[in-house]
Amino acid sequence: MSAPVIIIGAGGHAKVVVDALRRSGRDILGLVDNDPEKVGATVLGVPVIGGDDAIEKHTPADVNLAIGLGLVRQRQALFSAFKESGYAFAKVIHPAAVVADNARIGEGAQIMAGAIIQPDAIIGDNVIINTRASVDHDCVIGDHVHIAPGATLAGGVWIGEGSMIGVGATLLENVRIGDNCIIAGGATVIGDVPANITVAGVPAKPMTSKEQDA
Ligand code: JB2
Repeated sequence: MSAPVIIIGAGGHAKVVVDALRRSGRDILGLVDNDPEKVGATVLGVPVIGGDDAIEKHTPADVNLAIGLGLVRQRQALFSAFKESGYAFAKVIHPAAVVADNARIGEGAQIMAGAIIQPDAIIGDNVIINTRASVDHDCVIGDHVHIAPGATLAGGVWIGEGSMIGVGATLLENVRIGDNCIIAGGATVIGDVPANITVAGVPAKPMTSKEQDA
């Protein structure tokens, strides 16, 4: 039997993780949150049992973890730190997601309600494919990427580690997005995007630093 899960964070994304885990039949031991005011509260009936230090009361053999936070940088840091301490991360696959049999899904990846993952797609560790996003055949999604609700990736899209694809963005077939990029919500990406760049618009273009600060 699978170990019960502790969810890190007790805000908006955590709710979605609680619901998906519960519907897929996983036991949830509790949530942890850095905000002391949240300790003792509940999220969809699941108790907030403490801060991150409450995790270490349970050995890595006794629990799995799930990250209940949306921000890529925070997710990356938490995943690396707890992996180093020996903890394993649960895959979260909502029963209303459609995942091709031969798609590869990494450790701690979260595939939310209505998401579609087509054949030969590879989803890295600690990735979120959020509500109703679609990832078509032969896409490769790097570790820690967050694909926000309603984003559409055509076949053969490649996304580097730590990138964020905004709500409703569209990526045409075979485009390559480098590591640590941000594709703004609603953007349509028609060509490759080098690493560490933010793009927005239709067709998507790099944002100037002034636009990014606005
Ligand atoms: O390092 C941490 C930590 N950092 C923030 N450890 C733990 N255990 N908890 C942490 N938190 C807590 O996560 C904060 O105190 C807060 O209670 C919670 C974050 O909640 P929030 O709703 O602000 O963000 P979110 O990441 O759950 O949701 C964002 O991302 C989702 C994908 C929002 O933008 C949502 O709208 C979005 N759907």
